[in-house]
Amino acid sequence: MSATLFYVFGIALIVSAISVSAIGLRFENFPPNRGILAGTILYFALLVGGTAVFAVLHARDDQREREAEQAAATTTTSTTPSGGPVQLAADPSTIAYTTTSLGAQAGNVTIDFSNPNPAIPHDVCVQAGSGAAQCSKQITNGKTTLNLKSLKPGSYTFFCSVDSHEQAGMKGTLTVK
Ligand SMILES: [Cu+2]
Repeated sequence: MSATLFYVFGIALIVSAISVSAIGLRFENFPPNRGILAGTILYFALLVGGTAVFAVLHARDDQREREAEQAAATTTTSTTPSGGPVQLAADPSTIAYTTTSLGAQAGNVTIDFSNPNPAIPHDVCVQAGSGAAQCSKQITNGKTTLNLKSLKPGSYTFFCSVDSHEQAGMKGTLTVK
């Protein structure tokens, strides 16, 4: 709304300035008296004022739109916050995870693991450092989490420790940055 008025005032100002210049050039005695001079000055003052006011309103509208866009973008991002839990799922129809690569930020990392298969149990293990691998519970048709403390940047193998699932290809790389 204020954008349209801004352009209306702006165009009226330009057209008026050109008209008055043309009149001034054609008639040597323009302005003919103080009344018309004062009226012309007042008219321009109003046009300039109006243009300025609507320019400010227009800028505010733009800013509000940008803020609304930013708010929307923030909402979208917050559903997958950086540093939040890493999502991992087992493929319900074969011995595999649905991905072979995971990413996480250095520090404490939580892996949310789900296994929709009602018959074959799975877990998720991560070999971090030289000690024993850290594993989640083995689950069937459910969800669990694996909490890994203070992971340093690097590449880690994640795998399923059930039977020979790892050898069958149920593994991948967790990249920590
Ligand atoms: Cu498994």
